[in-house]
Amino acid sequence: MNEWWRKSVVYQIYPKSFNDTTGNGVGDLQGIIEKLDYLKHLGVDVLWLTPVYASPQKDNGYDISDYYSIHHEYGTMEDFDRLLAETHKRGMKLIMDLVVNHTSTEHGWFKESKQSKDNKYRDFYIWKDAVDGGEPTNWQSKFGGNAWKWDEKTEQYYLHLFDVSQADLNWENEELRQHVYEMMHFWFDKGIDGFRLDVINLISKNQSFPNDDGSVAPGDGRKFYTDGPLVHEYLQEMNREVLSKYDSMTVGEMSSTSIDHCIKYSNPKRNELSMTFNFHHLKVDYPNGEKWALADFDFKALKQILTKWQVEMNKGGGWNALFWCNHDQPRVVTRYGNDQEFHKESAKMLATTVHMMQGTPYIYQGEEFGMTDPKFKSIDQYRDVETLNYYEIMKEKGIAESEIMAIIERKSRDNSRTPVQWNTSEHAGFTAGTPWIDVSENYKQINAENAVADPTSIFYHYKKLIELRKEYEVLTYGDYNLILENDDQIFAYVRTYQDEQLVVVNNFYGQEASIDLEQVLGEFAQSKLLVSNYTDSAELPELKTLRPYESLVYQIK
Ligand code: TEU
Repeated sequence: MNEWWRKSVVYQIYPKSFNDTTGNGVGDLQGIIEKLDYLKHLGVDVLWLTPVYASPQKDNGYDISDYYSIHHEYGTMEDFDRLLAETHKRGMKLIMDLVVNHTSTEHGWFKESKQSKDNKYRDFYIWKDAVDGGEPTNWQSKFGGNAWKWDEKTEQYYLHLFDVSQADLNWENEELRQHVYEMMHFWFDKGIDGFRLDVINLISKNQSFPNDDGSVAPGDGRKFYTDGPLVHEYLQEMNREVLSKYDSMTVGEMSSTSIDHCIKYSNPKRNELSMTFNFHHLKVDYPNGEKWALADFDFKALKQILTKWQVEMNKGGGWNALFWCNHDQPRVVTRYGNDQEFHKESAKMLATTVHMMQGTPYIYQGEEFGMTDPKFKSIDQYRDVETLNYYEIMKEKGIAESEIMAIIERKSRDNSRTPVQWNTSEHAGFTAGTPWIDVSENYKQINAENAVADPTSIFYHYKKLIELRKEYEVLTYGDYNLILENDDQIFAYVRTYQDEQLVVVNNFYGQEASIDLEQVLGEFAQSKLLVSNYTDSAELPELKTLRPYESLVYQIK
């Protein structure tokens, strides 16, 4: 197998916020087609579309009501076919989002399922009787509140690990699994190149449905369905029945997972998936594991976590998806960088840090020219179901309004969902109508058109990083070794493959940092600067100080 995905760079598109061609304020498939040349210019290999299927849009498409049709605001199946053909024409690939832990409660299966206890589709979902007159377990939904919802008509509860409109599917049911595989074939037969699998490590639930003892957090419940008892069997079955028949890539989104499981998911010998997303490096600013609270990011923990995943996944034959940003995370330049004085430097530094690691890098729309969090001030500007739920939950807890808004400003998933800033025209060129969510106010400075016109922009830095991945085998196959482990400011590592060696050095702060690499690496015969984020960076032997957010990659011979 050629495993092209090991050398690819993926670009994530959140269609709702990408580019609107109809003027209804919502992005669409035609809007993506119009930007394909831009994406080709950036140099990415694969496009990942977050869900574009028919959906009531309670969770922006992660609540699917029909896997076989396109959401009407995005266009038609003909538009989709055209998008796929136009993507392929430009030598790029396209992967879809597969959301099969749950469906919308508007899906035909659920509508049938809730008709009666003996309905043919009843068992496609997870229904349970009340226990002591209340919910079957104390598990909490990821979007807040208990994860079970009472159905008046049939007098049972159904499970929803996410929103109440997202009912969990029952993977124990073989017929359901066959329906999922059939649907995957439908999309592969159209010619798509793979899937990103939404929260795929949550599909197998502990069938005794125990109460959570609260040892991690009250009513947490995660240990009863995360990397659950049959998840690997299900994925092997999916691989046998579907994936093995196509030259495809798959990336599993793994919620609260472990390295051991991710090795199992992604080691090719096990025939499950190509690679996995995990989120441990994006929780280093969660005080005591709590998302809805504020703390500076823990730099040492960040280095330690990324390093552990680099080293151990490689050792176990697994494969990492590399990323800072997606549609659920705040913008990284605001979060771990500096979106003011050192906007350009820090955005480039962060890009270099993950793009020089082992794995498949992902770029989230707008990241390639440094889009920032919008810093909305009013709750009316937010749209995300999770954010709006937590606004209420925090209010009920008695947290002051100003504190709630400060937390939401930094934590909301809407931070990454504001429209792509294409140019300086009204609504940043995203729409001729009224955008479904406000455009960030900084679009006149930070936009794609400016970036493409400026050879020193963040955009060209990403382009360069993508080119380096194609040029240097060491980026794909090389070992990873952390250096300067205890440094409080510098994240530096060495990649080694056969006689190729790269040294990657990043200053994560706005203050200078002194550095002595000779002491760590010994004498190096020859070195060459491959990429940096200042125009006049030192060659390796002369390097003694890193400037604010300075980032350098050297090849050593
Ligand atoms: O997200 C899964 C998930 O658990 C998170 O990233 C989640 O958004 C976060 O923990 C909330 O704090 C996936 C999708 O990426 C997300 O957009 C969907 O809302 C979710 O699954 C349900 O389908």
